[in-house]
Amino acid sequence: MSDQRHVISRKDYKEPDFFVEKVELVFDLEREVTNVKSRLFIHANPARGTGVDDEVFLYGEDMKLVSVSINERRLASGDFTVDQEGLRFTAPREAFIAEIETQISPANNTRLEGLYVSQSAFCTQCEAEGFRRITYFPDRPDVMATFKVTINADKSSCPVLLSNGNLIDSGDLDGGRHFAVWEDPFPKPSYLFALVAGDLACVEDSFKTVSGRDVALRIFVEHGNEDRCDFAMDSLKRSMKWDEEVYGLEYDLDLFNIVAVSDFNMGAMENKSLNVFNAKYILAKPDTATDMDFELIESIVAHEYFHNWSGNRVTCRDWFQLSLKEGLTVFRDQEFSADQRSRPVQRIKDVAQLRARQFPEDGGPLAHPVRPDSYMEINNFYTATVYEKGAELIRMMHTLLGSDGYRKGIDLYFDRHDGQAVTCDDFAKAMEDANDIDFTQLKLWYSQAGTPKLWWEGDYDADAKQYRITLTQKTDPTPGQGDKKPLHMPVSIGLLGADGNDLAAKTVELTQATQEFVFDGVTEKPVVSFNRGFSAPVNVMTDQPDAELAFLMGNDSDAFNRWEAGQKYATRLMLSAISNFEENDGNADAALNDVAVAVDAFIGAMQATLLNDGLDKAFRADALVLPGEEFISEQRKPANPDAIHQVRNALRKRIGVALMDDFENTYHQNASNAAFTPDALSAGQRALRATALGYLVASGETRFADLASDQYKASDNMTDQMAALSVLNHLDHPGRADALADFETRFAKDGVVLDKWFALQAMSSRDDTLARVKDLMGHPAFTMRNPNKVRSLIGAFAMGNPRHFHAKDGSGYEFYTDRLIELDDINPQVAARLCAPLGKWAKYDDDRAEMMKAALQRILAKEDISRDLYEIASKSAA
Ligand code: 0A1
Ligand code: ZN
Repeated sequence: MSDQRHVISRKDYKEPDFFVEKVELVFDLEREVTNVKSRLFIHANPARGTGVDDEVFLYGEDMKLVSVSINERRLASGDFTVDQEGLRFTAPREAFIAEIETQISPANNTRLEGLYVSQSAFCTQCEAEGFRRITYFPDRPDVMATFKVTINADKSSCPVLLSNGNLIDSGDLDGGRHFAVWEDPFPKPSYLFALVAGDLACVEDSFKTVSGRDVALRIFVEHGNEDRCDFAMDSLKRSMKWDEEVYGLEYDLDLFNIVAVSDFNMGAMENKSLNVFNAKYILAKPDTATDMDFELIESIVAHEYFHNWSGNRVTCRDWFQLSLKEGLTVFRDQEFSADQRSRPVQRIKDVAQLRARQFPEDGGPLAHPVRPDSYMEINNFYTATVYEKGAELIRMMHTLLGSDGYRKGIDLYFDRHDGQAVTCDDFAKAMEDANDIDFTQLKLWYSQAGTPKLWWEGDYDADAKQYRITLTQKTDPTPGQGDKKPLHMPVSIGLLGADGNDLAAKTVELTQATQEFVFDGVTEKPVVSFNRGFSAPVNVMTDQPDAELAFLMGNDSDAFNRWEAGQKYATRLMLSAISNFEENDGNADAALNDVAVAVDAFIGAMQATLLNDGLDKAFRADALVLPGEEFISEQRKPANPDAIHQVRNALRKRIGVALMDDFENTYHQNASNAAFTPDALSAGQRALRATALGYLVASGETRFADLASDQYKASDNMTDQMAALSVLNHLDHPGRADALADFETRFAKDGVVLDKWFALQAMSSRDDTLARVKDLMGHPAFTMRNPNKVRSLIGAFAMGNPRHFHAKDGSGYEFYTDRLIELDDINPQVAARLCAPLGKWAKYDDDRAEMMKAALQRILAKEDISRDLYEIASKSAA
């Protein structure tokens, strides 16, 4: 247990004692026992004045050490020590060569860190600390080396042999084997090393860079999936072009490889010139992937590609700086998507995601700063805070500096730090130096956890034609951080006149706890559009009257705030109805009747949005979606999952009944006979039609469930089929069983697509859901060893089905806890990520909170609990 409690602190950072200049690796690939030989060219860090007797420490875990030699002399067993953490020996006086031989077992690697087997292929995942499961090495990002990699493998089962950089040699060997030698000229940390070997199909294309170099682009997939790579390939080419145009960054090698694998802990990985992807974020064609899948593929392909500069050419000094690469790269991919699609719709999606994932994290037991101060297991810090809040921090710099100033800062950052491993402070310093600006206070966003609360109060002076607005900010304490300082944030404010036009608009810089700003020349008493574009990633606490929200929904020139006004309005309505529901013995209809006037006005505003042809269809689709159950449960304490579920459904039903004709028209007008294309415009049309179908079915009239069932049968694309299936999913209609059975048969052999089928059933609000989920664990396609399967069935149940997960009798918690305990022995990283929902106990009533805490205790009592799961469960239970 003491090992699990070992905490690593940012303040303890020390430069490495030794550097590795060059690594030569030779892999003899076999599924059961792979032999790895490494030659490390090591020298002492001159800055640290290392002495003769200094100990060299190389990290290593779960390997068999065969031999160690220094300068070609094999060390006797007394000359080195090896334990669970790594290998130690005494360094010679001068620079030296260490040769190390290890044996590892890819087939038995269920953690999917280091070298493992996915389907028939070998592949690696080294971020953050997987390389130390391949060989002994100073496995930390501030040790950067060039890599030369030789792969020997069976030629028939592994015709494709890949690693980073350029292929410099290949040929046949005895015994039906062959080899390939790869050399990466760019020094890199070990976490960016990758190797792939297997019998894979390849789809090829090329890209001409701005300076005229041809780059070969290849996507490797399982045989049979070649026809699902076009969109990913096109996304890659668009990303390469965008990075040249917007950031002036060109690709630096002559080839770029992507491999799609079925078994992967995360979304994808940016290994230098050899990106490895979760297959679900590469494979897509119209009849297997939804618009949302296409969108995700586009943004993840871009994200990994962008890492070539923001992450690989300039990397992190230590893992506390993770947001240096992740926050920046998420901001880059968000902006790429905004340019490729609709900017306001993209912003709405990004903010909705931030609120759904990051705000709860920041307000819960796992709250941590964008640049954490300590961790037990770094894999637990690939979080919404490091990624999405980190991106908001970069976005604020962009807002404060403007596009040109931001670009000057970026240029200086890459000029100054190319080839280095640096810190978040180094990034901010480049921004400051290039713009002659002081970001001392802004940098508190790196170190201070918690979502700030922001209030505003306005005062109009008709004589002076002035509008004064006073802003007040406060951040609540988070675990381990009591006192919070005021933050520096840009707040965009618009003032609307009665005709709906802007009387004035500006972005103010809030730096104090309370601060007043003045708008001059304001000719009438305005309606305030506050925090436009979500310029400050905060919780705005000030309520505006219903009438103002409805006005903003219909008039705000800032599309984001139009959406925001609708969300606020709906949230308030639902929260009062939920309180009524609790007071009147659980009658959702009566609960809504108590707020009937507001409901009617809200529906009127929804109707205006629905029928406003001046608005983008994708925007209208988003604006018509009510805030989700999880979001509502974040807004009240104790969250009451039953009440939230019933009230939200009852409100949907009212909207469906009231706007039935409009939704029917919308549904029929937006049918399309054209062949499916995944572009934003057609996707928006499909999304609006799906929203209409959802409300029609919610109205409760059976003919609309029939319509959904017909849509499932008639449509030729996955988007429309899933739209139909996801509304049928909660019903008793016979179309549900038919569609699910059809889906299962069609995609029985198609892991990525079948995952949708598992997830749907796990998220059904039907009473038999938990029993069904238990049954599905025995389905031939289900396995706890595949992270996508686990996330689709088990994860979707906990995260996408609040009503059943939080069932009053505790059945949801009990089932889930059993699964986490089982999973911890297979894949601790995924087990730890899935543990977070149990940590939300403080949001629930006493009975549920007790059961959730008991579940965490049961997890903590597990023998041999992993460091990953221990960290999350212990912090969540505290
Ligand atoms: N750096 C990758 C994400 C990633 C992180 C950790 C992994 O294993 C622990 C795998 C992938 C990205 O940001 O895309
Ligand atoms: Zn990333």
